[in-house]
Amino acid sequence: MLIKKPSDVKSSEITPENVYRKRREFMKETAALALGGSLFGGALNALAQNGDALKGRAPEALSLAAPAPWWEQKFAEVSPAPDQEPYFTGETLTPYPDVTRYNNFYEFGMDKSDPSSRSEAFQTDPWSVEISGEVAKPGTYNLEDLLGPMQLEERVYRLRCVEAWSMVIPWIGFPLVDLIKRFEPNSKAKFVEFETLVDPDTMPGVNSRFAIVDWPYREGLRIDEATHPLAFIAVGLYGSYLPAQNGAPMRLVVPWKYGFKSIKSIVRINFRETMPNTTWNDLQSNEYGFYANVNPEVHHPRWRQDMERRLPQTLFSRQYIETRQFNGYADQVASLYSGMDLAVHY
Ligand SMILES: Nc1nc2c(c(=O)[nH]1)N[C@H]1C(S)=C(S)[C@@H](COP(=O)(O)O)O[C@H]1N2
Ligand SMILES: [Mo]
Repeated sequence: MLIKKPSDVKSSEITPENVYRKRREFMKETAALALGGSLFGGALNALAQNGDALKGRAPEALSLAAPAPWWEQKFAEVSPAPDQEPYFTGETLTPYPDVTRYNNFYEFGMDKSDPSSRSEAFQTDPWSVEISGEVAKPGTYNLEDLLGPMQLEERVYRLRCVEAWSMVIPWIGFPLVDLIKRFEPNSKAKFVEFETLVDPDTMPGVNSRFAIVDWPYREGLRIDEATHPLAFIAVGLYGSYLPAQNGAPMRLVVPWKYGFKSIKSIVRINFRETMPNTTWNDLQSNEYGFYANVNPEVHHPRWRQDMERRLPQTLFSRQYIETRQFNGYADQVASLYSGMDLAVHY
């Protein structure tokens, strides 16, 4: 096993992603010269072999232990992101430390550092997801049954938080539609509702007296949004498994909507005829709508939405960039909302 525990990884081995990419290109050339990699012998683990072609792979990510043994095989078969939009963006990837230490996951606390620093007790094995409502195949599925048949792929997406910061993240997962199809929704399934785990023993934010959320965290999509090819279920990032703070073992990623739609650590998917209640809409409906499409023309009542801070900010650059309609995915998704007044349905 080449996978190391975090304590075994020296900081000198943790290379910045851009340096890493260069080294990977070099290794690719060398491997080609050596005709199929005999240069490396057979000792590399599956993640390392496969990671050679991925767009994003961080050495720190490779130190994560697999949630269960069967995950290793799944991650050996990830297809790399293609070279063009919308499944890949040429923008600089947000480095792994920022993606995994600057998080919103209120079940672990309200500070950006809480999800990474207070999630060490969180468990993803065993894990099951309840599928209910307007489907032919409801039931409680364990993770292996749920993920086993899925072909994993890499997608590099922009993530735009409603708080006006953004990242570029190399996810690993599969299109949500591929999962939905397997449950055979009927014609009454007009909306899909998602719920996050609530476990006070391992999620210290849940019983906090500062908690503002009425748990479980809930989100929802219209069925045409949920079955759009860009809607994604992530089970990994940067070439490896999803850390707790990013929504392990499986979370939604809806790249054209504000980040709060991308619900983490899902335990229930319910198909229904009516629009579900959603966490942020319930908390403050004049500030957070059900649709929550990224829209530089519709401002939050307390701040503007036409600019964003692309993380990480540095001492030398505050990294302000313009926010794009539908977060840059308008060509793919604008037609879902034709005829709707987006200032009303924010
Ligand atoms: N269950 C749950 N899911 C959640 C949240 C949360 O607090 N709880 N925060 C959301 C918000 S506001 C954002 S911006 C994204 C952040 O995802 P990331 O930490 O992986 O970048 O997760 C979303 N999903
Ligand atoms: Mo967010």
